Amino acid sequence: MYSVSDGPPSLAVRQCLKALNLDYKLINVDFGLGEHMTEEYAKKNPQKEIPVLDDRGFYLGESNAILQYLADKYGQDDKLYPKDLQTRAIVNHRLCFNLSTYYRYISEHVMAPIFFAYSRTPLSLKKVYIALDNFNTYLQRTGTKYAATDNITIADFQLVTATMCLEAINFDFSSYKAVSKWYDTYKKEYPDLWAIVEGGMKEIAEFEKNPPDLSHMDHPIHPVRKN
Ligand SMILES: N[C@@H](CCC(=O)N[C@@H](CS)C(=O)NCC(=O)O)C(=O)O
Repeated sequence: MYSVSDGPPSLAVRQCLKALNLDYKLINVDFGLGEHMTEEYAKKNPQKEIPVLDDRGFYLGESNAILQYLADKYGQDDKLYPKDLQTRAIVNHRLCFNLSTYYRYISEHVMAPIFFAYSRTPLSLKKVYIALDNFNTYLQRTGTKYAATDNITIADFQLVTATMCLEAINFDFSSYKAVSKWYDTYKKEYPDLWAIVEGGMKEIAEFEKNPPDLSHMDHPIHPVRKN
């Protein structure tokens, strides 16, 4: 599994591998060195993004697809990724919500300005509040302990890592009561999984204080900060 140590999608997949008790080789990709931007890496993932799963020569990018594949293939039961159609649809919905809205908005506000020449703006902040409000509403509506059911599912792995980005910059989301409660419950009930997330959080918190120098990078999309 190709992973970047502070990358939320990578941390989501690592939690899943741990929850499934799988033995695997972790290959750390150095984002700062642009190890994911080489033609060699593009053979594994043409999108040149991290993470990538290599399951004995079966290469898969997009962390949601990786989580779904791992849980289906290696789950002892269907708790992490339920087979019941409506429950599974809710899990799939939360994964899509995370990709399209929740992590997207959090990442635009928290992560992009740490690594590249972007700013936190009233609009990026407003989007984070919208994302939190949406998730809070979903948790209230299902009334479940976790994002989709009373057990953790692969959706929680994504939503927890996204939420961790807020904690990394001391963003106060305590007024979103259902989100706060869910997040605290996860930390308490799954300390081994949280430890994986926390490792990434510490790195992000450090970068928030001392932003990394990526001025050497020739990035195809993001504006590089010139120091
Ligand atoms: N939708 C992808 C996003 C993966 C992603 O964007 N990963 C970041 C690292 S956290 C990346 O590789 N970015 C490439 C770049 O910015 O050059 C997923 O969920 O796997």
